[in-house]
Amino acid sequence: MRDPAPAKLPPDDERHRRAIIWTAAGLIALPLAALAWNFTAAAPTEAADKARPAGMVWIPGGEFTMGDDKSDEMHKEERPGHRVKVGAFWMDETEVTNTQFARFVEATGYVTEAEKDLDPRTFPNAPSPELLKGGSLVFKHTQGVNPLQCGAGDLPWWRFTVGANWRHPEGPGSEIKDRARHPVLCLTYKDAQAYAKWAGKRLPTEAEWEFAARGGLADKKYVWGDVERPAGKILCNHWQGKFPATDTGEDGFKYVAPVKSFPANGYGLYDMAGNVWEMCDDWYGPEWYGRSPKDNPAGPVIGHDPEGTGYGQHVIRGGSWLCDEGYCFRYRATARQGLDTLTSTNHAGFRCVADPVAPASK
Ligand SMILES: [Ca+2]
Repeated sequence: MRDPAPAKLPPDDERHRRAIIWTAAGLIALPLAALAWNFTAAAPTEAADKARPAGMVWIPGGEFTMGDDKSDEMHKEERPGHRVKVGAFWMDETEVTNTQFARFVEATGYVTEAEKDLDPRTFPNAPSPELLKGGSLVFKHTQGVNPLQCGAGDLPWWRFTVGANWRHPEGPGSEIKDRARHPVLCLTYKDAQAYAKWAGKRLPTEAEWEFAARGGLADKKYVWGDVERPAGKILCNHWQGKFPATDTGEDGFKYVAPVKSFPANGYGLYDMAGNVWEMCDDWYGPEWYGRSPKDNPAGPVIGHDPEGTGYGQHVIRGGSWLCDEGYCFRYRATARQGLDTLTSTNHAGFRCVADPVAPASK
């Protein structure tokens, strides 16, 4: 853990907390039999529930195998599988939504990176002045492309779109007024950090993220088990069809889905696979797993920088609505990738964690 316990919880969390305390106080007055039932049924989580921040679930911490020795050559950054131990923490049960982010902006007047132009004096080598205007990378369906033949720096389905930002995720003309429960998009790592700090929380480390995503299952390919479609059911929002041309939307969504559209994992976390990539606190290193320490690893000291921007990449996890089975295939539990620190896109978001306060004193 790099940050101390959260300095404060948002007001609604405080209210929720008080409500739980009053509820707990009310339980004391119940008949003994009812009280005994309550303790028997809920004993393992009782202490945690008393301090439960609104919208967060308790992740108990423990030791697990992170990564996968058997990852194929296209996903070799997931090797080697290695033992890692993380402490306990709280985690947002969903990705941060447009409603939640709007509350932050309203309270602070925060302006996101994608809403601001970059200073040409800071970026004298920018390939075009257009790239210095406020905007985000936006996915465009693209015909006639074999993604397997595209180099990492030449992905024609991404277009830098001036005016694309969290309020207009597909650019000017697009709106979020009917997307209150959709994950917020088009943010940079700095934006996510700013929100987390305001909320009295922090971004998860990559190790915390993977531990939580596995939901108590060990060494499974997906966050729900080893079978991709148990009983034929698709269990996360990803891409079906020919990428990047046609998404059939067999899972019910051809775009980002509202949070909680698919079942939660074993810890009660929603959308830990697919929907949007989730930013982690760590710098990204494709070979980091070969030298990661065992206890609470927090990533390398400098980020991978394949584009030579000088700013490096941070880790994103979980895959997104754009991950298909044949090309990206990163809605698996071990999948990982880097996102340039200055880049915002309409397939990446985040969720926060908070360090324990009350459960540690049980
Ligand atoms: Ca989908």
